[in-house]
Amino acid sequence: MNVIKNGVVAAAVLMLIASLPVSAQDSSIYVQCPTSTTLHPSDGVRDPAIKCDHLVAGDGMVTMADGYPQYIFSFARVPLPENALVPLEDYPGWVMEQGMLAANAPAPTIVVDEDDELFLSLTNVGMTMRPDLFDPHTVHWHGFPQASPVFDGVPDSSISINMGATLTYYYNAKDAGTYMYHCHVEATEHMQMGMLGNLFVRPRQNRLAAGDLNGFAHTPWDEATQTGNRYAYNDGDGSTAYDVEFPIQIGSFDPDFHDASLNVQPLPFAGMNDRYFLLNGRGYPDTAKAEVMMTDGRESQPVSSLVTAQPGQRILLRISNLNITRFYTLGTNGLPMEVVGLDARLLRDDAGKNMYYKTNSLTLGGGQSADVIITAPDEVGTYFLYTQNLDQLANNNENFGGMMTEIRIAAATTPTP
Ligand SMILES: [Cu+2]
Repeated sequence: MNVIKNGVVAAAVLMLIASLPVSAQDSSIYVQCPTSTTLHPSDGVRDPAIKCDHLVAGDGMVTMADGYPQYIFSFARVPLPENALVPLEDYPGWVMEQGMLAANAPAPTIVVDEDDELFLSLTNVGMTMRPDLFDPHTVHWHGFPQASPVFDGVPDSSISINMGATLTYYYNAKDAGTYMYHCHVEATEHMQMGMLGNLFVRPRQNRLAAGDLNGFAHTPWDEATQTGNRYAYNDGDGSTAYDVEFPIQIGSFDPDFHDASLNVQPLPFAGMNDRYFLLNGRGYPDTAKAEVMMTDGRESQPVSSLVTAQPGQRILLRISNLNITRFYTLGTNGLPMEVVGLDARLLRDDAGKNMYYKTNSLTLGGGQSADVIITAPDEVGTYFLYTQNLDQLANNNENFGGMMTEIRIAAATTPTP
């Protein structure tokens, strides 16, 4: 089965490369990353607030927790031209080689700071396993106040990227929060197939000079030394401060739909029946593995769902649901979750009063997100974050798996001198 698949893949890769003359490849992958902008002008040295990223959109294989290899569409990150391991003239062909069959579940996590400008280039490398398809793709930042619809990725009002083409999206990250992104082309199909990613905008309060925040002693976060205070939102009082943060993207796949896509069969939306229940593209026990997961020698599921902390630490869970078929409920037993943000907004009323609340279960529909803070208990040990619909603790037909991960509380290890 794998030999046949690899043979088909190799043939398709060769066909795709052979059919593109060198000049067309050179002109098609054009990655914009300016050193100076109106908001962040410079005389040659790029302001750190100008960030650049390069994603490819295509297909690939992932491994479900019961060992099942599943076909997906998604994104993968590739190096910018300045970081490429090949000369610039070889960059386009190299990106195609790197990007084909490289799809990740979830898609690469995008993290920016509030006030950043992000130039995000998207290259459509085509669907290697489906050479009959010529689907375009887009990037849509769900729930993000995108000023210009042309960069919003909604096909009706934006540009969709055809195979072999690249577009650089522009974002001015003006509002902190927990967002998510997905492809918006034929959204039911492309989202079921896996074009889903985590997206976080960190608040400018992290960079505020040291001082008193309404009774909270603030020192700015220093990425190099990993010291200082970090917050989920610009709260003005340190109430969303956290020590460690983890992305938790709720999702699920219908293996029949994915197999039908791989085998060029009709894709009836009405028949969708998701049976792999996932956190960050993995089912338990893979969710609790710290390492990057590989499929056929490639990174396929890079984002672990394992939550680790020391007693007393504040754990920020950035939880989102990008599933297109169901609401999902996540719960913790014995560890209250304090909800401080919903749908990328700090939970405050019009008078500025905190509306935070503590709960043991959280229900999110597709497109919703929540910022949750758990204070790690003094009692060291392993706790669980898991679906409250217990039939979803399964990996398709396999019992004891699915939508669950571990929260491991352990004392700090003393560094060896
Ligand atoms: Cu797409």
